[in-house]
Amino acid sequence: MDTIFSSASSPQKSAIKIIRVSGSETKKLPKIFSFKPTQPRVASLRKIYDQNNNIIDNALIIFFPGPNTVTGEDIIELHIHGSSVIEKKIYNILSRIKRFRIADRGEFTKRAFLNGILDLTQAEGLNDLIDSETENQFKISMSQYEGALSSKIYSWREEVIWLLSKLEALIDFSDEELPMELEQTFNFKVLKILEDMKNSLKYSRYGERIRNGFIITLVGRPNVGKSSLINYLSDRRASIVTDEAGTTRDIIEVIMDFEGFPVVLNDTAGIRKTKSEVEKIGVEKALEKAELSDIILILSDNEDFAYPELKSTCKKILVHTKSDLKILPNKGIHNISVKDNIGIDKLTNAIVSHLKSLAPKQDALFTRKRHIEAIKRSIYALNDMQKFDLNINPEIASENLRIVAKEIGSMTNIIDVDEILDDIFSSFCIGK
Ligand SMILES: Nc1nc2c(ncn2[C@@H]2O[C@H](COP(=O)(O)OP(=O)(O)OP(=O)(O)O)[C@@H](O)[C@H]2O)c(=O)[nH]1
Ligand SMILES: [Mg+2]
Repeated sequence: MDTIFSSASSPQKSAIKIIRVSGSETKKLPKIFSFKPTQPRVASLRKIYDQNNNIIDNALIIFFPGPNTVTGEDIIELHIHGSSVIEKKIYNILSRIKRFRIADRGEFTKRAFLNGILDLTQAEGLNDLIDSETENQFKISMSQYEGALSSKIYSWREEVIWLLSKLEALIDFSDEELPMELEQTFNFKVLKILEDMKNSLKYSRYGERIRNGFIITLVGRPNVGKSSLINYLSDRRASIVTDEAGTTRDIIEVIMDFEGFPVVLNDTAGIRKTKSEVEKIGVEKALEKAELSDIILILSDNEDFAYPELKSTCKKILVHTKSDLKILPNKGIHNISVKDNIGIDKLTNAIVSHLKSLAPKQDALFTRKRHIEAIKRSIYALNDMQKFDLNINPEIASENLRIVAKEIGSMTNIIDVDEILDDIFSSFCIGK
């Protein structure tokens, strides 16, 4: 396998950059750059030179001998001064050496996976961790990287293997029946896995939202102050505000962080019956977006909050706008004014507390389509096997359990298709 190298820091100008080299021929570096070899895991200052003995840099060098490294291979880190000229000189020299090349995206992590340092869900967690921008994204990706999904998957796997072993025995001694007690334990375990997987699916929507943002949509009649509120919350003029009814037509999306929750806030066209073709389309889009939302804010500047057009059963928060002019004393209604900054903190708190209430009690969240599909296929197989009597058709149960074992395995490691691996690791940043 080639020895790979890449900058592990951002391409921007910085005081220091780290160039990481990993692979079986890493130990050649002292010779290549004419410096005295360093002690393993000890940071040593070394002058490094090109082939003509011209100095390249005075760099801190650390050698990590494999296999106990992040990639499982020998690694050398060169902590160089952050000049792109220095970086280029090092790249030029290394690229000319046989079996040395620049790393592909995510290739260091891919090697960590291939060498058994990380499983796939941990590698994905690491990628999400680097991409995380809010507190909750950080928490979930960190727990995934630390192995929260892996341990859940391994516990399912253990159970399935236990079930399979009992079945194999039953198939081998086909004239005997499964003892009553064992059959009960068997069925109980199957139901338990099923329930656990269904719960995981239920929470996967939350996990997906933590990655991509919760959807909150502002709905109301024209001119009630929807665009004014979205501008106020995002602290910029994201949407046009006028005193003309029917100003907003398209959906205006604003991405925000509500106390650690990523949110996509949508401003929409005011809902009313209209002859204007453009406005009609806007109203349709508003209703469609509302249906997909986690929270709908229903805004009104009078006492009318009734929207029979809204079918969604998601959380609705009623907001009375322009409360600088008049307060609505009704219980359960948030009085706000963007003009006089009334009630907006309370409204934000209500939103955040609902988002908090959605959080599952467990921290093992399946956030990726790849995981969700594997769980769905497992649930399908487990449901299928329950249709048959164990004692009459143990082979069908065994076949279905094998499918489950394969699906579960594919989530963490047992994958031999290069394409899938490439697909996963190509979304990594360079140098990771
Ligand atoms: N007094 C007062 N006026 C407000 C307040 N919020 C918005 N307005 C005014 O209400 C009018 C309509 O505001 P918009 O934010 O454009 O309302 P909208 O709901 O987005 O309207 P459409 O896009 O037409 O559906 C503007 O003239 C705003 O200045 C408020 O808190 N107090
Ligand atoms: Mg508007």
